Amino acid sequence: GYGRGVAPAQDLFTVNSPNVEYTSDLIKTKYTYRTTAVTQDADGKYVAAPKETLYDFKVDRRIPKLGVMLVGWGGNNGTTVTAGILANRRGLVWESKNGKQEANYYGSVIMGSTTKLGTDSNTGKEINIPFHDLLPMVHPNDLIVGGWDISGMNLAEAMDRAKVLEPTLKSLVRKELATMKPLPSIYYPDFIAANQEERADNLIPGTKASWAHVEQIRKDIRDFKSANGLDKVIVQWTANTERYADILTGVNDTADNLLKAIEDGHEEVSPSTVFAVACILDKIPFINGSPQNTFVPGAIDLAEKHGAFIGGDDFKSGQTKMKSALVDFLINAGIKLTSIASYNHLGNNDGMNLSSQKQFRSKEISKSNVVDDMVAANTVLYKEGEHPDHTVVIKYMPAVGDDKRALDEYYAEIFLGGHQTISLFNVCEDSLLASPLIIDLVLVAEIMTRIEWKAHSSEGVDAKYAGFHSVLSILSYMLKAPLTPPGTPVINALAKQRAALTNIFRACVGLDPESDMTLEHKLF
Ligand code: NAI
Ligand code: DG6
Repeated sequence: GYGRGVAPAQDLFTVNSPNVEYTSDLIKTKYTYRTTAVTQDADGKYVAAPKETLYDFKVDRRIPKLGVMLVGWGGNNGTTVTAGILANRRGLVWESKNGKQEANYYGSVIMGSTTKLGTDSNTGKEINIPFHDLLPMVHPNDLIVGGWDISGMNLAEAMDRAKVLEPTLKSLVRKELATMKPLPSIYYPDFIAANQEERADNLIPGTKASWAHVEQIRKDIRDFKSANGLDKVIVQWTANTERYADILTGVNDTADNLLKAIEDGHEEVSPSTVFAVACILDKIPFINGSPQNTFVPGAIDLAEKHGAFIGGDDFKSGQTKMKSALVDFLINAGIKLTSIASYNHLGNNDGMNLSSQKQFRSKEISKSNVVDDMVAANTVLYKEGEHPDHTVVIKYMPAVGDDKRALDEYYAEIFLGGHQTISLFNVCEDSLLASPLIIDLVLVAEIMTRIEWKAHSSEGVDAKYAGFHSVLSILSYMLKAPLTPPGTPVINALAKQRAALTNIFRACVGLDPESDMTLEHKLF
């Protein structure tokens, strides 16, 4: 790591531009955002006009000492991501049936992928750099992990319970994990499946929302921060999927009503919302990795009032990630997708929790809306309101453990009434796919806390620098049901989500989006 609060000694690249200035602590950029403004004339004809907006960006280059607190730390994801970070930090190598296996961050877009910086001026070849080097980001090896769980098992025992990692790797991290014990958490039995009750032995007293719960969580975060000498903390919900909370006027519809509902112990306030509220009040970024409606309107309102970052919902790991890439391809290839049948069966504790109808329903919703934007955008293939049939089935099958099986059939209409049928059998090692996403969400949410921007004014009447909107839609790539600022579009298409992430990062250092036009190679 670079050490606490210090700018990286060496950037992998610098930008040579009159619009970009580096100071010891900052990268300051004047950035021209080019879009196309469309209007309709009296005959209904579109008129497209190029539009330019000038922004000033400011990135704090100093890398903080960062902690992440996981709600559900003792679960499959929590234990796997913790062991994985430890294995990487220590550069572990272990024996597997295939030979020696080294720790890596495969599956993390930030740590495992590259992005095109530009074109070599001499050779004309693409120069690609690790995504992690686009901006001065925290390295995951330096993350300090902690959290809460309603199950009191230490992380070593919980890792065994999860049945995800190889015994050889487990033996190398066991000693350290055994020293990690989740903090007691809040448990309102009605929100998760009844079959979870047995593991609930590590509880903060009280079975419905209360202000004492909010204060306890705030204190836990403060204590974690000071005990580990951290500059910042990010909290993520990777606990059980909850049922949806009913949205009730006067209860969770506004910030004030939500705070009052918590004080009154209203039964419709979920544990995840209590965690979110506790974080928002202290401007701790809070990300929801599960599908339930943690961010009731009152929680979003509260986040906006406090300028706190929130993000969600539901990690997009295996089946849905594939879906949001494949459907993007099909529909943009002009192929008329007419149905998607998605089955999956899994045998981990998540699967057991989802075998209960109300919790399944939360997951069904987040898995079902993931192609809407792609369908709505193609007015050639689909009439207004027309949508492919889409069904989602999840079954609990203990024998397959964490190695979820996802079976999908995509049925599409092609040229002159023909049909294309694509069948997928996707073995998703669930927690190994989700853990790198937990890391990406933390790293991206963190860098967003160090970026400020404003509309540029050349006349000296300067707007004030501000942060991004409280709802961090830039996290969409990692999430099944991306939360966006109220009233703004939801993008599910994987390629667009990645482009947004890349290009916002590029804008922060004064670089235009990489258009892939490669005109430099095309002139006759
Ligand atoms: P898990 O069931 O192994 O872990 C969840 C943990 O949360 C358990 O240890 C449980 O004791 C704890 N918990 C439940 N209620 C709690 C509360 N109120 N406070 C603190 N801890 C609490 O599940 P897993 O596989 O780790 O998944 C976690 C969540 O992430 C689930 O909601 C799942 O649907 C979601 N998810 C998982 C993906 C994956 O690929 N593994 C992908 C997308 C979402
Ligand atoms: C089975 O649907 C259980 C779920 O928790 C999923 O494993 C998880 O949401 C990941 O889903 P997907 O669709 O991204 O693979």
